[in-house]
Formats: sequence, C-alpha cells, structure tokens
Amino acid sequence: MKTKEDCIFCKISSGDIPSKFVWSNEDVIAFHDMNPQAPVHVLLVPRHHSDNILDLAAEEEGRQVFSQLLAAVPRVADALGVSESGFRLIINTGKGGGQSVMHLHIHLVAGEGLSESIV
Ligand code: DGP
Repeated sequence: MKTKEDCIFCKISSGDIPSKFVWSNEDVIAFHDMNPQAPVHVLLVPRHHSDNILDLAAEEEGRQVFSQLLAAVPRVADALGVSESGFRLIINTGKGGGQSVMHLHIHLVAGEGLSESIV
C-alpha cells in the first residue's frame, strides 16, 4: 500500500492525526467532513495514497483499490442510516473539479436540500 508522508488523509489513516471514524476496515476509512455541505457529509478515503482518480486508474492496483472503495459504500451508508433514504457520491478531481485535498476520496452527502442537483 502506497502512502505519502506529507498527506493529511494518510496521517488520518495512520492515526498520526487522531480522528473518529464513522466506519473503517483495513483498506478504507470514513469520517465526517470538517466543513460539511449537507446534513450528512462523510468522506470515504482509501488508505492507499493516490493523488486523484486519474492517478489511481493508471496504477496497477487501481482496480483493487476502487473495488475496496465500492465495497465500503454500503457499509458506510448503513452506518449512517441513509441506505433507504438515499445519498449522493461525489469525486472531485483536480483544481477545476474543486479538489482541495490531493488524496483520492469520495464525498457521501445526504439529507434535506439535495434535490437541487446540478446533474
Ligand atoms: P475536496 O475539495 O473534494 O478535495 O474535499 C476535501 C474535503 O476534506 C473538504 O470538504 C474538507 C475536508 N477536510 C480537509 N481536511 C480535513 C481534515 O483534516 N479533517 C476532516 N474531517 N476533513 C477535512
């Protein structure tokens, strides 16, 4: 598993920055976004470091890491109690995509107000 020394999400994953996880396993962590944009706003983060989804797609282990993220989605949705009510997943990529933390992550957002979708 690849990690990056100066990456904040790698530090959260390793425990160097103490955080309360909503859910975690050996491959993926999930925690509340510190700047929530919806009533429920959680980040799903692979412990493996890739700057973004393009980098992950180019890596040999990319499919495996993405499968681990996929497998985490229903677990995290259940932990948050939004499997039935529904939620939205977002992956910002690069500056033009609004990405500010350069460690691939999925935003899971849910709750009132999500009907105003741009897609
Ligand atoms: P993005 O813009 O897609 O790269 O989203 C990064 C999100 O990460 C942003 O909504 C704020 C959140 N975030 C950044 N640093 C931390 C942190 O140290 N702890 C938590 N809980 N969230 C963070």
